[in-house]
Amino acid sequence: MQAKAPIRHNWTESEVQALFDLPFMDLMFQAQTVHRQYHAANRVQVSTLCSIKTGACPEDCKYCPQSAHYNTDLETERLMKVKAVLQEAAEAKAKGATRFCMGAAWKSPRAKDMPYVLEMIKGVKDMGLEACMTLGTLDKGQAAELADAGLDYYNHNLDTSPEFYGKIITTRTYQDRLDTLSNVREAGMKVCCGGIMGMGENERDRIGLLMTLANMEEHPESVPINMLVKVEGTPLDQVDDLEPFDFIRTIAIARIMMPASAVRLSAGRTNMNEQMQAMCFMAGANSIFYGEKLLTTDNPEADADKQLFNKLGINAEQGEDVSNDAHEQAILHNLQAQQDAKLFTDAAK
Ligand code: SAM
Ligand code: DTB
Ligand code: SF4
Repeated sequence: MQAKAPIRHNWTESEVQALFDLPFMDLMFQAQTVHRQYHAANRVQVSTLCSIKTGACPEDCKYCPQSAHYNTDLETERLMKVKAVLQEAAEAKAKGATRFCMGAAWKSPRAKDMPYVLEMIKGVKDMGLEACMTLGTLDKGQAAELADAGLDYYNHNLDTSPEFYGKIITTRTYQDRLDTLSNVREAGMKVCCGGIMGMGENERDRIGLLMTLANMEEHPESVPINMLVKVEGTPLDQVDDLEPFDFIRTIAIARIMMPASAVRLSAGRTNMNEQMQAMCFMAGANSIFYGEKLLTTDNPEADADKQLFNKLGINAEQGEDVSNDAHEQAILHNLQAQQDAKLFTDAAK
């Protein structure tokens, strides 16, 4: 059996450039090979998003419909009531999500919001769901409070390369983002960190983002790769369309550079046909957002995703993983997949 690809933290620009320069099929083969060394081949984790506080954000992220700096016709909403959030979590669980991700359009959570946020985490955890939040910048104390309440994942994206970052956001720095990420790590939570493709960045920027992520002391456990959703009124609404193969290549290279991480095919799926999404899974994506809405923009209908999974023979991950060992997990998943397949053929007899 081929040795597993090592988990590395010393990727060089020329190595990553060489991956981008590979013929597409060679890259896909390499990515799928690495994928199968660390993950069950036909299993995709599903998370559902909930916008717990919408719009009127003081940050000026040029891609974001929730920034108060742009006029996007978005209805702003105050922090949702804990009960309403937990109702949505229960619905998400009933539809098969294993993780509930709560997002707030804040620069940083305020002290007076924290008790509600902590209640939300506890409630979601009590339902047996994994909990993820994305609330903006966190200091060490805030990170510790969220971790103590049981938060599993914190999402905080770097979005692009350090060089391109200043063209997209001016109200905070790349270093601010890195500081929050290290506070999250220090508090013992899992990191969900990725970026957006299609903002007018070039290949070197994609390389810069992937190198920053993969050369961290520990890889983010979850790496969301978003395709820009162009929203009227934001400064990026007229940016040129991304070449789909460049997006798929980026997923494949994320998979190769961070073999054990979940790579999430995130925003932008409503603008991808089924074949493109299948290629993203082939490239190593093994997580998606499930449910009609992302935070403020549309996501494919749950039924459409179910149909796609059926067509591709993909199983949605069931429940929490019991083991932290990726290899052991892969074995368990394969066994489960075989049992699923047997049940399916038995039922068809
Ligand atoms: N306010 C928090 C923050 O920015 O960290 C959390 C919410 S924010 C909406 C979460 C992430 O969504 C952003 O970091 C960005 O990567 C992604 N995002 C926002 N608008 C997007 C868009 N139009 N298309 C694709 N991704 C987007
Ligand atoms: C991530 O990387 N993508 C999600 C999640 N993390 C929070 C958000 C996507 C938002 C897309 C635009 C919107 O719906 O507002
Ligand atoms: Fe605010 Fe987050 Fe949107 Fe930036 S991405 S404007 S921080 S909600």
